[in-house]
Formats: sequence, C-alpha cells, structure tokens
Amino acid sequence: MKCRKCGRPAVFNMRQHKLALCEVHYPEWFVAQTQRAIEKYHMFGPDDRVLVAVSGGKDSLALWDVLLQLGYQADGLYIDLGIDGYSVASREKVEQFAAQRPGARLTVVDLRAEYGETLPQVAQRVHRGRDKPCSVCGLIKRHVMNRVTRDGGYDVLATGHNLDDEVAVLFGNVLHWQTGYIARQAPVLPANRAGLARKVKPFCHFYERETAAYALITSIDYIYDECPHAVGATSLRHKGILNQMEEEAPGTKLQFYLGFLRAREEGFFRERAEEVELRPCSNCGQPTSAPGLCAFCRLWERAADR
Ligand code: Q46
Ligand code: ZN
Ligand code: ZN
Repeated sequence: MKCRKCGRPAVFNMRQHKLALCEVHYPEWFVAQTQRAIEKYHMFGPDDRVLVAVSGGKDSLALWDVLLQLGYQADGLYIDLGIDGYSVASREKVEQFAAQRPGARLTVVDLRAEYGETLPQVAQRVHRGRDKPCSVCGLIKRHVMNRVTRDGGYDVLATGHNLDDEVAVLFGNVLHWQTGYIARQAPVLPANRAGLARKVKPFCHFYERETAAYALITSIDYIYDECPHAVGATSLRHKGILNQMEEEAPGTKLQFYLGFLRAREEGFFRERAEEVELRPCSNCGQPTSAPGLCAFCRLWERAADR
C-alpha cells in the first residue's frame, strides 16, 4: 500500500477514511486534523492558556505533544493517585515527556501529599473494598482538574478522550437511556458561572488506533498498561462490541458519533440539558449541587471524623 500524498510505502491505513499515509504524512495529517477539530468546535485560540490533563497514556501525551507543536500555550497536569505500581510508572513517563520538551510546564498533584490518602486508601474507607475505586477516582480527578484549571488561571482544560472513548460512553448511556448524561456529552463543555471550567476534547474524532499510531510513529514514550482497575470495566466491554461492528462496517463508530452530534446541534436533547443549579461548596468554593459541602470535601471529612 502506498502513501496517498507521496507514493512511498504507507505505514498506516485508515479504512474508514479510505486513506493510507507514510511515516511523514501521517503525523502531518494527524496534527492538521487536530487543528481542524479545535477550530470546528471553537475550542480555544492562540491567546488562551490550555491545561492538558495527562495520565501518561498515549492519548493525553499525544494531545500535549500536538498542542505544543501547533504553538498553543499548553501546560500539563498529572494527578498522582498512588495506585500501586501504575502511578509510579505513569508519573515517570509524564515527567520524562515534560523534561524532553523545553518550556513544557507540568503541575503534579500528589493525592497522598496534598490530602493525606491515596486513591486506594480513600476508596477502601468509603466502599470498604466492595466496589472498584473508579467512581471515587472520577470524582477526585474532576475536582482536582477543575481546581487547578481555575486557580492556575487557565482558560480551558483539554483531555485526551478519543472517538472510541466517546462512543463507548454514548453507547452505554443510550443502552440505559440516561438522557441527562446524553444531553451533556459534547466535544466542548462550556464554563459556567458557578466556577466549572471550560472542558474540551480535541481528539474526539480520532479512533484509538489513530492516536496510538501517532504516538508510535513519533516515538512518544507512554505507558502501555492500563490502570489495573480498568480490567472488567463496562466501558471496555462496550468497546469490544463496538470494535466488532467497526470491523464489519468501517466507519460505524464515527457515523454513530457524528450523527449524535448533528442531532444535538439540531436541539434534540436541549430540554434534557438544563443545568442543575450549582452553588459554591462551603469548604473549597467549587460548584456543587449539594447544600453545604461538595462530594469531594465530604470524602475527606469522613476521613477526618475517624
Ligand atoms: S484511573 Fe481511576 Fe481509571 Fe484507574 S481507578 Fe478507575 S477511574 S481505571 S480512567
Ligand atoms: Zn507520504
Ligand atoms: Zn468542596
């Protein structure tokens, strides 16, 4: 197979786009497509300060890499959750990545150092080991990301969610008709007056294999292993089913997602998207729908009670 642009041997073939490219033209295409998505959804401009949430995985590091290449003012945020083995290894990848790029600024929030407990410790205390720590983890990450975005004076928080991630979430929400969640899923979540930061997903049109190919071809050193708690997650099961459909009909995932965004644009879910009223948490000041303390502060308050 030959590169569509230069005729040299292609290293990557995208069946859904009927496009094969070589090792020079694939990264070029990938960077240009990212810029297109940023413009299409009016995510941010050259004057905005962008905070990229990085986990050490291929998607978030590729995103940081591409934004720096495009000349954006992009800093990184890594949250050290204290998960045995995984956190040490992923933090190392992120720190190495930042060290190799002059001018790339990285903020590390170490959960144990700042709040006194690692994620597994909080989850054990709250769930007594009954459940996976993922719901507590999601809550903690959302809080810390919002806090650093706001306190650091950033205009926007960017995450490395790819098309496979977005489609798996959409699929799961459709299966359970979680209409409120469906209405709130979008490439851009605007900031709100209560203090929620603007959030964007510049990779939402890329298949996971496309971000992986970019990371491999451009030699980004990322952590291959997933978090150990990801094993058996429903979203991974859904990804498996969606991959089967994609295999039989290339483009299925992209069409499902773009069709959803079109329906959204036409106002299909508008009524459902009504915002719940938020007020500042009495302890940290972050927006919450609960009276008094936010869910994050309640987590640690229970720790203090003991
Ligand atoms: S990091 Fe956290 Fe994920 Fe690990 S504990 Fe679950 S939610 S699986 S993206
Ligand atoms: Zn080429
Ligand atoms: Zn709070």
